[in-house]
Order: sequence, then C-alpha cells, then structure tokens
Amino acid sequence: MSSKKSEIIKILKDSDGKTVSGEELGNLVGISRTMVWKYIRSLVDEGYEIASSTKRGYVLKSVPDLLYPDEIRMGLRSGLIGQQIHYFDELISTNTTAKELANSADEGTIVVAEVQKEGRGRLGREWISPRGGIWMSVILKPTISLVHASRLTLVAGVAITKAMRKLGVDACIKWPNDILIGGKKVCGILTEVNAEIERVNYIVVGIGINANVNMNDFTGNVKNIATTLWSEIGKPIDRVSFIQDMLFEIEQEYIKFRTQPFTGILDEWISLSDTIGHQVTITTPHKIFEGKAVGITGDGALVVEDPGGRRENVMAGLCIYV
Ligand code: BT5
Repeated sequence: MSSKKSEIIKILKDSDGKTVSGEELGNLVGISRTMVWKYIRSLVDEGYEIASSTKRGYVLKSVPDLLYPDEIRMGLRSGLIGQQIHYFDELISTNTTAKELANSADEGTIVVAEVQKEGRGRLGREWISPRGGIWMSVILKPTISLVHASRLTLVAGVAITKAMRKLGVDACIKWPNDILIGGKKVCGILTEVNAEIERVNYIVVGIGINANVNMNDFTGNVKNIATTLWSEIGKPIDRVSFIQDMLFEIEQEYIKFRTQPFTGILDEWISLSDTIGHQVTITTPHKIFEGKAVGITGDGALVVEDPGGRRENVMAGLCIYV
C-alpha cells in the first residue's frame, strides 16, 4: 500500500468513527482533495468500508479481515520481527517464497499469505492452507552452527503457545513441532535451514495456524485430527492483532535465545508442553521407538525411555501419544 494511502487509513482510524472532510485529509497528508478521493476509492476496492458524503467527508466503517502489511504494522510491538512484510493473497508456500527472498532480506522479514496452494509439512507432507488461516514464514539469521538450528522450532513453539494462551485457549506443545488444543492440532511449525557446515546462513521458520479456518475446508483424516482457534473460542479471532502479539512473543523468545543460556527456553518449553510424561510411539525413517517421554535435550531431541529403562535421544520423527 502506498504510504499516502496508509496515512489516510491511519487518520480515519484515529478519528474513531467521526467524519473527516476531504479537505482536512488532504491537508494532513499533503495531497489534493481529488487525490484523497482516488485513494479512498482504491481503499474501498481493497475491502475497506468507507462511507462518504460530498459535503461532510469520509468515515471508516470497517476494515477488511485481511492480513495487509499496513494493518499488521499499525500496532506492531516488535522492533525486528515483522518490520518487513511480504504479503500475498495466494502463493505456493510462504516457506518457498521466504527461502527465495532470504539471502537479500533483512533478519526478521516475514512472508504472509491468505492462501497457500501447496503448503508443506515435514518430509513433503501436505499442509492444508485455506482462507482464514495464518500462513507465515519468518526469516532469521542467527550466528549459530547448524547443529543448533533445530532450537528455533522450540523457540517458535514457546512463543506461539504463549500468544495462544492469551486468547484463553489451553494450547500445549507436542514434540517436535505441533501445537495442540484438546489433543487436536491447531498449529504446525516447519523450520528450514540454509547453512554451511560451521555457519547458518538463514533459517526460515514456517508457521501454520488454523485461526479462522472453516472446519469444512479440511479434507480426509485432517478433519479428525485438526482444530481451529475459531471453533475452540466460539468466534473468529482478530487475526491481525493475534499476529502482532505472536510476533512480539517470537521476538522476546528470540532475544532470550541470542543472549541467554538455552536452558531457560527449554524450561519454558517443558512447562508449555504435554509430551513429557506421556507414553509415546515415535516413527523415524529408520526405527520405531516406544516408551515414555522423559525429557528433552539441549538440541530438542526427545529422550524416550523404553520399558527396560534404556534411554534414547530422538532428534525427529512422527510422535503419537499412546
Ligand atoms: C507440520 O508438518 O506440522 C508443519 C506445518 C507447517 C505449515 C507452515 S504454513 C507456513 C509455512 N509454509 C509452508 O508451506 N509450511 C509452513 P507435519 O508435522 O509434517 O504435519 C503434517 C501433517 O499435519 C499432515 O500430514 C496432516 O496429517 C496434518 N495437517 C495438514 N494440514 C493441516 C492443518 N491445516 N491443520 C492440522 N493438521 C494438518
């Protein structure tokens, strides 16, 4: 959105339902009344509901339920994460676009879309991404070595769960990358890394949240295993304000990640997760582990103890609660 247009929207928002004349808008923004009128028309095309009367001026009635960068930026409390926003109505996958942009992008840049045509989970699994969700990727450039990259999934999990709990839902992290409410998946995280052996170039943290997704849009088995914030809370959430909260939480956790020992985030992860203590079956491409989840290592591996008391650290895999 052009900056003049966003200035107009900001003035109309700040005037709290009161009419602002075209002349006043023009003076405040530094453009002619005709230009004001043109910008207003284009805002209406974008979904803003603006009542206008030739004599009195313009009044903002409603903003569209869309993740426009200007809407996210107004009221954003984070100083790094989300300062640059690439917005798409539809794209293949926000992670794919983020990886294309990552080399030249500033750290903290996000990619967000209303719909993903080929949203991805881990190991090429499908991620259903219809309208109403939050499909987002965050580009991070920490100076860490490759072995520590998986920690960012834990960082994101903690931050997103905290933001969700503020909405009043009982969200829990399920190892390694799910967030569940009442045992059903409301969010998945896909962390992808570009690195040399010793140094990470960038990390893309892909976040998929079933915010205001219509349950009927889920197909096959996903209908049974998924939930949405809308259905848990009983009404649609304000996606823009949730994103602002979530980006703030991500930034807080990311600052801790960069400046403090990782044990602090691990402790938070353990307190927000319901995996530790559960009997689990974990399937990896090489092996199936069965036992009790008893802990998590500094790199996010789940420690599983079999009935004979032997412990194994599992780096990644499909985790099912028995
Ligand atoms: C994940 O994979 O949970 C990671 C999902 C990450 C999605 C985000 S959206 C933004 C960014 N761009 C992308 O392309 N991806 C990221 P995984 O643990 O492999 O889980 C995938 C499984 O979850 C699928 O096999 C389905 O069973 C299930 N599933 C698919 N869509 C779902 C949905 N919308 N809600 C809940 N479960 C779903």
